[in-house]
Amino acid sequence: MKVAINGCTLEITEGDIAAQEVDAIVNAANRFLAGGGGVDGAIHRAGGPAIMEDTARRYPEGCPTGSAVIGVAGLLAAKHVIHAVGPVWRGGNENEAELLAGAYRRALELAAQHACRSVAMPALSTGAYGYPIDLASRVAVRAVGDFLVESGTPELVRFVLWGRAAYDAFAAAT
Ligand code: AR6
Repeated sequence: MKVAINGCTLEITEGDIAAQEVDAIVNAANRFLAGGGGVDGAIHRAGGPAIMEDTARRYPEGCPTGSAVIGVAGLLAAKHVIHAVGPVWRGGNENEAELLAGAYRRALELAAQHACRSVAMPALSTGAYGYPIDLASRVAVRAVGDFLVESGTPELVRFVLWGRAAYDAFAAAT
């Protein structure tokens, strides 16, 4: 599914984020940039050790929750990996929505600064971090939509969802 926003395209698709042929792939990282399972595991497995060597050297203090940092993409078919740190879901009263929106916004700012024309993003925080997909999808789509309205870049933002339920939640939110 695709929608046009301010001359840009917002796309929703089902698939593996690590296999996307785009300028930047967004990782669902933790604040230590220490690697892990889910999206993080898939990206490091497919991209090789260069990705973590680069972040360990450039960002030894990690990345705060609600923000993002940019690094190399190793063997992936992308120019950059943007490591975004979403919040752990704690019931909804711990600023989770703002932190989640902040992680998406910062990821897109970095993509714009590095002249990325296409960006693939996962459903941050909706796996190990437990953010309910129906709530997270609304925050994600709004954060990305607002950014595209304000900045008119990147040309393509593709949400890459794992499984039909996640796809349906994002499609309903778009
Ligand atoms: N492509 C696209 N989406 C995927 C893939 C994939 N290959 N694999 C899983 N998903 P998660 P989080 C979906 O756990 O909740 C890691 O250990 C998954 O179904 O990857 O932000 C990190 O190191 C879910 O909908 O990220 C952190 O410690 C979504 O991607 C922590 O988990 C996000 O799930 C971050 O947790």
